[in-house]
Amino acid sequence: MKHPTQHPETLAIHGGQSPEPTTGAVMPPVFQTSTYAQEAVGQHKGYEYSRTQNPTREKLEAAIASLEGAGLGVPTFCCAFGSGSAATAAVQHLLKAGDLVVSGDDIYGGSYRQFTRVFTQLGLRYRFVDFSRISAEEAIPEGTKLVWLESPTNPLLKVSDIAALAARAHAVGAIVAVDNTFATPIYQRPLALGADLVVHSTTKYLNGHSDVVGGVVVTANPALYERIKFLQNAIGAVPGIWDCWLTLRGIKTLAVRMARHQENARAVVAWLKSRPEVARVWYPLDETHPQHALAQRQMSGFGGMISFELKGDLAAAERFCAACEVFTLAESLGGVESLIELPAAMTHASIPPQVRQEIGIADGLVRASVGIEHVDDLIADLERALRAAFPG
Ligand code: P1T
Repeated sequence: MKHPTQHPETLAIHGGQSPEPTTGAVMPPVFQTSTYAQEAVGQHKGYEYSRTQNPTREKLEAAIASLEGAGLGVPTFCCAFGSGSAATAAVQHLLKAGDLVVSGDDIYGGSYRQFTRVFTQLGLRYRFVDFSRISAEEAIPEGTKLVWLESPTNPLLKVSDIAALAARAHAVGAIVAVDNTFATPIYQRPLALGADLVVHSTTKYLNGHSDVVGGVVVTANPALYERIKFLQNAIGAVPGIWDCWLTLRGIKTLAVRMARHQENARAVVAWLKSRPEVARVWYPLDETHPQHALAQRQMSGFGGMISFELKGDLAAAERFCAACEVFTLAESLGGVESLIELPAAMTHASIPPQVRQEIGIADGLVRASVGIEHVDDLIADLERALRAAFPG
C-alpha cells in the first residue's frame, strides 16, 4: 500500500480501493475461487491459488493497511487471517523456542490461553507485566524478542505508553506488537507511535456487524511483512472470501460508527457514575481513569468499551446482565448492537482465578460494548436491569 495522505474517515471508504477495471464496479467483486487458470506452466496473472493470493482479500488488506498507515508517510502492509487469534498466532510464529515475550498482563483471555497453553509448549517464554504501572525499563529486560500489548486493554481498559515501550523494546532488540482492536485506527495508530506490528480482531469494530470472525497483522516494515505473508500462506489460517468482502463493507462506515459508539459510551459512563449501585467505572476518556492524561495524548478518541463494578455481590452482577434486554448478554464486542458480559465467567474464564485476581479482574466486573442504538434506550435498559439486580 503506497503511503496514504488522506484522513482515516476518507481512507475507511477509499483506502486501497479503485473501481474494478473490466466493469467499473465500485465495490470489488467477490472472487469466490480456490484456484486460477495458468496459460502455461508457471505463467499466470499473479494469482495461483487462493490461500496464497486472492483479489478480494487483497482489497481488504489494502484498506486496513491504509488506515493503520494514515499520516505515517511510508508504505504499509497487511495480511488477513481467519480470526484475531490466528493473527495473534502468526506473530508468535515469528519467534523460536527459548525466545522471551513480554506481554501485558491484562489481555484478551484467548490470547493469554494461546500464549500459556500453546506457544509455551513450543518453548516460547512469556513474562506478564502491568505496563501501566511499571517503567518500560523494568518491564522489558535485555534479551526480550517480542513485546505484546493491548492498549486500551481487554477488559480493564488500561492504557500503556506505546512510544516509551517501543523505544525500550528497540533498545534491547525486540519488536513491538500492539493489539489495536479496542481503539481502532480511527482513534489510535500504533505504527506512528513506534510499534512494529499492529494486530486486530476484525471480528470487532472493523467489521462492526457481528457477522464475521477475522483478524489482521499490519506493518510498515517490508521485511516483517514478508515473514508474516510467508506464515499466512505456509500455515494457511486465511479468511474466507465472503468474510473479506463483508469486512471490507463494514469498514466503510467505521469512522461514523466509532463516533457514535464514543458519544453513547460517554453518556452511559456519566449515567453509571451517577448511580449509587455502581462502585467504579473504567473508560479511558473519563477524567477518573488512572491513565487519562496518557489516553488523551496517545489516542484521538475511544469507542464504546466500558467496564464497571457494581456494589453488590457476584449474584447481583449476574442478575444485572441477565435482566438487560437491549444490551444482549454475549461475548464479543464492537458491533452496532450493545453487548454485555461478565469477563471472569465468559471472555476471560480461561485465565486462572488467582491470576485474574492479581490482574484486577474481579468476578463481578461487568464489561459493556456500547452500541449505536439511541442512547436513551440504552440507559433505560441499564436502569431497568439495575432495579432487577437490586430489588428494593
Ligand atoms: O475472536 P478472535 O477474532 O479470534 O479475536 C481474538 C481477540 C484478539 N484481541 C482482542 C483484544 C480481542 O478482544 C479478541 C476477542 N475478544 C472477544 C471475543 C471478547 O469478547 O473479548
